[in-house]
Amino acid sequence: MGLPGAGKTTVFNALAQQRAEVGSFGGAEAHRAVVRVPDDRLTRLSEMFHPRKTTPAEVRYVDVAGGMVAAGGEAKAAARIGQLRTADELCHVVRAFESDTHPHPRGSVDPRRDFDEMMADLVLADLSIVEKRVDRLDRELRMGKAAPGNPQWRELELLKQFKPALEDGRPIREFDLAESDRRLLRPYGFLSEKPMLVILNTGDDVSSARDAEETIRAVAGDRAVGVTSLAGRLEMELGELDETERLEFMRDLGIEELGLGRVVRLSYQLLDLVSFFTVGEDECRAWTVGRAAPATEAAAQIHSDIARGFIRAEVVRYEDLVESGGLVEARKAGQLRSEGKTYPVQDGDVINFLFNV
Ligand SMILES: Nc1nc2c(ncn2[C@@H]2O[C@H](COP(=O)(O)OP(=O)(O)OP(=O)(O)O)[C@@H](O)[C@H]2O)c(=O)[nH]1
Ligand SMILES: [Mg+2]
Repeated sequence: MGLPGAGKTTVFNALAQQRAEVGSFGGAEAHRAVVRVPDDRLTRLSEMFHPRKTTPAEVRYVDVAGGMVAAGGEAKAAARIGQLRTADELCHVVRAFESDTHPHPRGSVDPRRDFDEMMADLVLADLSIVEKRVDRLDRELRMGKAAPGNPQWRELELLKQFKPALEDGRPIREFDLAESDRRLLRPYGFLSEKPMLVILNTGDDVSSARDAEETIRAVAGDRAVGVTSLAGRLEMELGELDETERLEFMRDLGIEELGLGRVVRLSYQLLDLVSFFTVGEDECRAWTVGRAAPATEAAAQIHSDIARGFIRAEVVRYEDLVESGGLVEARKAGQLRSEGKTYPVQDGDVINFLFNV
């Protein structure tokens, strides 16, 4: 998401290696792509186990039409807000490149201004929902529609706290919400509550946006906002080359890694996600789960039966497995631990679930 012409589609193409048409200002259709999460650890495991299939984790990116959330009439706004509401994280593309052929619609390139404008817009979108809902809920509850102890009372209390903050231009993510409150509010999909990764779309030199990065980091000043820079157009063009050519260009330009790797890592951090792996002759696969989620939740990612019939999990750290050279060796070395249902899954765990259905 981001302002018109910020380079959203360009960045989307760069991340997802797609060829969606750029520069078509304001097309209403969202572009979608499923992107394989690059992870050297999975590659290494695959070399160890020679599985028939190697399956990376996936991220779904959606490139929504440009502009302020509420712009372009009610129907357009509703569609755009709908697309954003279901997202786990917002990637906010902010223009940091200069271009004579495509001048900035505001006449100057000013990442801080654009960032503030979009944030204010998200806050407004939430405020209009909160206002409507507070009035209705208030009326309903006073008419005795909910018994004491009904979670709707808590809902109303929270919305009433949000209202003055939103009116003040402050995002909902500034509230330190308990997990139970978060769950209660989830159906709203408040935009200013979502973790946000700001992607400064730079010209060919990514380091040109270092100052802007710092400024935005300082104003965002919040752990649910991450900031990075990406040379959108350059990376999109690199994505169109074949592998050998691409590596050659990257070496010449001194680029060690494409932006996708960095963006995904930052997103995992923001969302507090970790990767765990399953290995075998059949398939080596990377999975995604919340940090320190219990082993049964990780099992449920694979199949609900595995969670239901969970007996135990055999767990070895990725580094230990690689160092020992295989599961048999890891077991001999005492690195294969036996863990129960509540074991908190760590990043890089290689897990074999034992279950009974
Ligand atoms: N010079 C330069 N131009 C860029 C860069 N990124 C995007 N552009 C150009 O800016 C124009 C708009 O890019 P898009 O990716 O279509 O921007 P957008 O945010 O998707 O635009 P809308 O969807 O219409 O809001 C295109 O002509 C791009 O080629 C960049 O890093 N450098
Ligand atoms: Mg676009």
